[in-house]
Amino acid sequence: MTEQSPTLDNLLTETRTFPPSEEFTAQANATVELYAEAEADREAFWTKQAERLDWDTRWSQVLDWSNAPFAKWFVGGKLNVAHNCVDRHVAAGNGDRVAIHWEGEPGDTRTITYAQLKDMVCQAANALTELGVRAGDRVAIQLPMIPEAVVSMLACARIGAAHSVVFGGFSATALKSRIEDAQAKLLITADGQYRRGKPAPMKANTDEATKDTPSIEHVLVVRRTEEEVPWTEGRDLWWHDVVERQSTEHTCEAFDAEHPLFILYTSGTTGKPKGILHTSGGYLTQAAYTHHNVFDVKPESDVYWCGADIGWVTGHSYIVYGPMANGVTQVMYEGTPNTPHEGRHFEIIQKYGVTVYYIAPTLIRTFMKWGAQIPGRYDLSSLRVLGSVGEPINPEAWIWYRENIGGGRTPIADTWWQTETGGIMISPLPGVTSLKPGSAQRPLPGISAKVVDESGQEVGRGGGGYLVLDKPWPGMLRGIWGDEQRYVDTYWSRFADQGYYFAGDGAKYDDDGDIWLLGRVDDVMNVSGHRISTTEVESALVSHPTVAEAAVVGASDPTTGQGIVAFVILRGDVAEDQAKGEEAIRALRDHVAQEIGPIAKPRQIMVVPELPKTRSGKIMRRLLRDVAENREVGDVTTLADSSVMDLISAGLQSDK
Ligand code: 6R9
Repeated sequence: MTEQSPTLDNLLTETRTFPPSEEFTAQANATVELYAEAEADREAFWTKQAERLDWDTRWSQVLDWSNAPFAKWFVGGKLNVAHNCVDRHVAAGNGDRVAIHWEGEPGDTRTITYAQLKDMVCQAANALTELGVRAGDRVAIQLPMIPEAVVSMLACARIGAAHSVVFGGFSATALKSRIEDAQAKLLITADGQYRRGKPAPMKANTDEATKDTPSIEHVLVVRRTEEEVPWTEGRDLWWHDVVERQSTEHTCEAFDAEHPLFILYTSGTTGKPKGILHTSGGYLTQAAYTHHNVFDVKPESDVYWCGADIGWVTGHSYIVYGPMANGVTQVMYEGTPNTPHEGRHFEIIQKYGVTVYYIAPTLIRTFMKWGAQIPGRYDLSSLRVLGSVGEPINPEAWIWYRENIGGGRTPIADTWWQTETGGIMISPLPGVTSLKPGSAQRPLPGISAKVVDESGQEVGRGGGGYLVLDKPWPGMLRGIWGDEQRYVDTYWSRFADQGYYFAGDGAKYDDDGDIWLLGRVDDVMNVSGHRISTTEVESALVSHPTVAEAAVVGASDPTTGQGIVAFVILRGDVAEDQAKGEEAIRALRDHVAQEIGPIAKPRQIMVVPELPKTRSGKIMRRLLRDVAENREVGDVTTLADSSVMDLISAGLQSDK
């Protein structure tokens, strides 16, 4: 690495490390040799990973990058994704293995084996065919976290139709624009969904969305809450009428490795959402490979649980495709973590003996806020691997997670990736890596990433800059649906000379060359010429015993360019009036100065009851910037709970 002036100041230093235990290493799927093997011959490495799957026709070329940045992986290969996720496990004699332990929010449960799942997917595939859906068509899915969501996705994959899953909480407008952009032919939805203990309508929302979407020929409706629903004769059909009468036999066709598997919309910073396109062979290879190694899964004995929603890429790759390609048993939970009480997740872990648990830092910090006494009431000793995804995990949250949920013994995989990357890219390997709380550490074997400065030069150890991916990878997006130019512009133009993929994240190397993610580059603050990452200041705040969660923004400042404004949520056990007092705020500001230096001392700290977050748990700093700069708060439609901003504003008013 060449020494260059860093693009981001490297402020917070964290020196705790956690080497793997010998027992874990002895049984781990991943070994340290994987890195050297992938380094020696990337294509041979990925060939071996693709051989995890059943292929109908073998590929003739591993990677065709001749038309970069449009990649083709496993050229000429043919496979059926649903066959790989379901049928082959049944054929191998594992049909009786539980695929899904489903836990409904109101307490109802379902247990579905791989053999039953195969029947359900075949019936749904037959139903979709009867409704005129063909290979190459698009199907929109807006469903709660119920088994039919997984079945619908796999049924689409089985017949070669691309699914476009839309979050259950998204508005009619959001659903409509996604249906229109993909020209979806069918919408699969439910009568209603349970949210925080109460049924809420869903079909009423989707009807609003499909009022004026001529591409939609039918709406297939799963009965979940038994709400009264508006109904359009001829167009609307009940799942239980159409799917359940179908044959459980369905012969699947093999599709090209580059056949579209799904489109998933992710919000751009400006303009309309981008339909991220993923294809079949390379995507499934990466999902299966990463799931096997990062979570160390043993299909015969593990009970895996990913707490994501199916409407997020994490639900696609690490509830549906990765785990199912690997034939594991998993838990799927329908509801919110505090329904009916704050111990719900831990109760589920205890009930099913969950061994691998994968959630977002936002939930970890929520658990911290609720207090360690809650997980303390349950037997969590079955857990052996923990994972984190979605945002940088603050070192303190990492330590809390390991101590209070992982019993002080489990490895934690801090997994960095994006909707666009399809699968995990940067993560420690349990049993191999000495863990550093807060760092995603190294690209996985077979994956290449760098931290570069403005001009695309790699920064040296201790330097900060932009994260780029400098070599194509099998699970990479193949484009933005219907907009090739936007794909090139968004991801490949920033470092066009070098041919790097621009991830949009700030990052730094530590002195060992490990990577630390520092948040989106649009969140970087500039204080008196110092480029400071929001993540580092947030981590310093969260390391104070009174703080559960923090969000930091840069607000324009007449003297320093930007000033640091922090919003903090206090831990459950801290008396609020005491912590809100001037004295306490001063202590917090001093704490930050002490942890990372006076330059990072927040200009202002506000105590708030909640933070604005998207459904995948990402803090929407843009809205907090509006508050910090006394502007009217902007568009809140992608917030999980749009009333949060009112709560924050009301709280701040009453403080004045
Ligand atoms: C999987 C997912 C992608 C963005 C990404 C980055 C942030 C995700 C992270 C992380 C630091 C991690 N992100 N994982 N930042 N450490 N372990 O979240 O996809 O919803 O597309 O978001 O999330 O900023 O660029 P997506």
